Amino acid sequence: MTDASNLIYVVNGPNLNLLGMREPEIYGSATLDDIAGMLEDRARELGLTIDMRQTNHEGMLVDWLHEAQAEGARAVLLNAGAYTHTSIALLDAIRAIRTPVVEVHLSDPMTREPFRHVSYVGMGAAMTVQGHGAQSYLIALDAVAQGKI
Ligand code: CA2
Repeated sequence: MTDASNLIYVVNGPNLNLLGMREPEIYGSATLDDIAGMLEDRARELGLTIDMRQTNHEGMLVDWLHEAQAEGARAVLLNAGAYTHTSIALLDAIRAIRTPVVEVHLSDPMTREPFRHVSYVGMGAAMTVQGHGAQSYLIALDAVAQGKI
């Protein structure tokens, strides 16, 4: 049986299912499955369990944040994709749950187009890790394991 206190939700938003197939100069060449494998390897070393998901639908992201709390997850690593920059619903969901959320991005949105400079997710997140490609997810996982959030 899974100990929920060691359970980490890794929630990915729109278009991230296409990772590794286009724009490798921005997002790297790893696919989401590659990232899931890296996270599972690291999680095993850390005694954590990863539940990795992806959806293109905003409401599903909200539902999964609620679910993370209901399941007693220790934390959520959230790459909300472009909803990061638009979704007050996601901000409200992050604020509505007690489960800490780490905002994760492959790229560094602050060095990109001005419309990516606002992060509603970041307004509620306990921590943000961005600009390290696939490593951003591992840095975020390590931060949770080290009790930094
Ligand atoms: O850098 C990140 O992780 C982002 O969350 C990625 C989002 C972008 O809207 C955010 O500003 C930053 C985009 C994900 C789209 O992924 C693609 C993958 C392959 C080809 C095209 C897009």
